[in-house]
Amino acid sequence: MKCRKCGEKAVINMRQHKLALCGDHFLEWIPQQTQRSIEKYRMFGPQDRILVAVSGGKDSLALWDVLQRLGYQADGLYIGLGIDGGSRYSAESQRLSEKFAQERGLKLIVVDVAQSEGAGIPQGAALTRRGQGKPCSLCGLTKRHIMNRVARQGGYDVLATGHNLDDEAAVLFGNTLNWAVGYLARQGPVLEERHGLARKVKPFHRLYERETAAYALLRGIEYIYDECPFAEGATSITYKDYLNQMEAQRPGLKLSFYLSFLRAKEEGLLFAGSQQPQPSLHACESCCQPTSAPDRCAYCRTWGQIRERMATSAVPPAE
Ligand code: Q46
Ligand code: ZN
Ligand code: ZN
Repeated sequence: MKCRKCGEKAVINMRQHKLALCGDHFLEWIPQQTQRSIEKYRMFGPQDRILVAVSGGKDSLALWDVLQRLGYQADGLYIGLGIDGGSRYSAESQRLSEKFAQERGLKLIVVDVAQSEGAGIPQGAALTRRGQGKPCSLCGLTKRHIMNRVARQGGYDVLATGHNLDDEAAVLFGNTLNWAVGYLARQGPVLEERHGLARKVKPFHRLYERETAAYALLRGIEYIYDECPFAEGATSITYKDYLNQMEAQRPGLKLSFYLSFLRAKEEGLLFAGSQQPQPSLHACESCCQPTSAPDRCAYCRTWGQIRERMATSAVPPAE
């Protein structure tokens, strides 16, 4: 297979675009595609300060790399979840995020949940009924809260995440199977700022996971290969598998599934006349972040409960 641009040996064939490229041209193509998405959805401009949520995985580090190459002002935020045990998942992902930032002279903000709340995610989850034994519900709540807090307090214009097309198509698949209209109405590459909630964007929403992985490898980015140990058995992974099976039969299916949804939404063909009322938000009386709860936000309530249970149980606090 030859590169469509120069005739050299291709390193990747993107069947959905009928496009094969060599390493050099692929490394040019990814930033061009990303810039196209940034402009099409007016995600941000050269004057904006961007906070990139970094997990140590290929997508977020590749995104940070691309934004830097495109000349944007992007700092990173790493959230230490305390998911270690045998896997050392958090320790390793933090090491790789810090290494990436250091080698490029970029600013990385690190927030450690165990340090700020007294327990890491698995330990905290064991003390709350949230999520029925899985820590993902507490983890999602905690990450959303910290990302918003750091973005607002740091005066960032926008929060960027490394979600790729496979992530977005799997979420869309799940939301469609459940006809989760509220989630479908909010799903998209840009979530506008609202009552103290930072603006969120996904500049990689059109890129396949294999493309972001190939980009990270070709750029020599060292990233954590392992998934979080709690990701095993997640429905999103099952949906990704189904979509990949269909994609193998029909190249481009994932892309058209997601882009057709966005197009229908933009043309007003979905949700016409069914605008769901947005819950009114006000400041949490403890942390001042926006909440629809009458007094304290879900984050403050849940972590308050965990701390109370830690104080009365035999579970030792994190060091
Ligand atoms: S939610 Fe669950 Fe992920 Fe948190 S506990 Fe791991 S798998 S990291 S995206
Ligand atoms: Zn080429
Ligand atoms: Zn709060």
